[in-house]
Amino acid sequence: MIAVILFSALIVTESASRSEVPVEILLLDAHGRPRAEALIVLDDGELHPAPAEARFEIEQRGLAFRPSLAAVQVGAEVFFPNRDPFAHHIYSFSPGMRFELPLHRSGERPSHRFSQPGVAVIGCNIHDRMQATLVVAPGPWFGFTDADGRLRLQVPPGRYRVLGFSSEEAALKPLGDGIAKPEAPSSWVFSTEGLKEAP
Ligand SMILES: [Cu+2]
Repeated sequence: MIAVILFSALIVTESASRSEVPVEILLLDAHGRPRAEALIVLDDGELHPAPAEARFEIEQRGLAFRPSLAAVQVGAEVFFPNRDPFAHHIYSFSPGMRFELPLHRSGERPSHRFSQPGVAVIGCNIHDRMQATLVVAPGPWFGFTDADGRLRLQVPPGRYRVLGFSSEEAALKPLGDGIAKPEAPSSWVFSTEGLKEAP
């Protein structure tokens, strides 16, 4: 939920650009049913870093990361407040995404800036069962599908690779391409085939 809120805030900023056009993506599963709460990322092949003040938060509370799946724009600073009464020690060994936030006590709020796109599987060195996944998108065009399997975005005209997050593989998998045309709203339909269902 927090991820969606941040995303909306970024879009408001980006919408200042007059050249953006509305795109609606519909994601269906292998049986043609709408797929809700799927993370979709659009990639035009270039990096579009977030403004330096872009912030996001993944809290540690009740021996869990919240949210456990989140997405941010590349360049965003992610804070990890510890709201448990004991210490945590955060790390990721994911290729290209390695980082570590050593032992931090209750009430501390360490952060890390993610300057490369990719998928970071995040754990705690002390509590094995704590796990989160952070998807760092190459630009501001990403979000979760709603209950009807739809995601609406404002994007500059152009060609995009459409990627869906597979929780089973902890990776972004290509769903196909879409072209946003300047003269009219674009509507793209993709299937999750190839995307594994969440466990
Ligand atoms: Cu911990």
